[in-house]
Amino acid sequence: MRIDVLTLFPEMFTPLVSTSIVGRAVQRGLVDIVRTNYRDYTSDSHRSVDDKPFGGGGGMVLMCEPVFAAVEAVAGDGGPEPLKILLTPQGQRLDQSMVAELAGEPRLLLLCGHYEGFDERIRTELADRQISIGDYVLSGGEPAAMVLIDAIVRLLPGALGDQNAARNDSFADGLLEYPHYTRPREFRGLAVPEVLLSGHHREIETWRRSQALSRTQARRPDLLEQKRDRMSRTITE
Ligand code: 6GU
Repeated sequence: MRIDVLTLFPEMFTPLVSTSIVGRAVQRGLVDIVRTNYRDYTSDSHRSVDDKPFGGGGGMVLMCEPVFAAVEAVAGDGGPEPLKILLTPQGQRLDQSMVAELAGEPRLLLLCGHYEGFDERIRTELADRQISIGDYVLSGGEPAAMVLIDAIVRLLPGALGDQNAARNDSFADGLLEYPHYTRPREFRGLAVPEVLLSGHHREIETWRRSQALSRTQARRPDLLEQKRDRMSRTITE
C-alpha cells in the first residue's frame, strides 16, 4: 500500500514512520509513506501557502494554488490513482469499519490542513472523502492523519507479530476488548482471575466473551446498540 501525506509539517511524521508497528511495516515494505510539503508547490517569491479570508474574520486560510499543484503532481506520478482524503473536523467520524475499508485501498492521499482551514474549493474539487477523528478541534490535520495511518497500517497483512492480534482488538467485532493479565499471578494482593490459570480454553473463551460484553454494556452501551442494529439489518436483508 502507498500513503501520500500532504502537509506543511512533514517532520511531524518522522517518529510515526520510524517507530513501533508503523516503523516496522515501513521497513518490511508493507507500506510506503511519502510526505510532500505544500510549500514546495508555491509559485510566488514568498512561498505563500495561506492568506486572509475573503469577507474578513480572523485566521488564515490554506490557498488553492499550492494544494492543487501538490495534489496534481503527487497523484499524477504514475502510480495507482489515490483515494484523496481531507482531514477535517467537518468530516465523517472515523471508526474501525471505515479503517478496515480504507486498509483495502491500494493508495491513499491524505490532505492535512492548518490555520483556520482550507479554501472551500479544495474541499469540493479535490477531496474524495472528508474524515474527522472525533468531536474536538486540533490545530491541524497532522495528528488526525497519524491516527488514521496507524489504525490502517496495523491491519495490513504481516504488520502485527501475532496474526490474531488485530482480530481480537477492541471494536474489531463491535465490542470493547476483554481484560488482559500477565505475570505475576498476584500483584499487591490483586490476583489474576482463576479461570485464566485453569488451562480450559473453552471456559477462557466464554469468560472473555462475557467480560467483553459486560464491559461494553457498562462503558459503551452505544456500541451494543449499533451491533444490534447491524444484526437486525442482516436478518431482514
Ligand atoms: Cl481531521 N482535523 C482537525 N483540525 N481537528 C480535528 C480533526 C481533524 N478530527 C477531529 N478534530
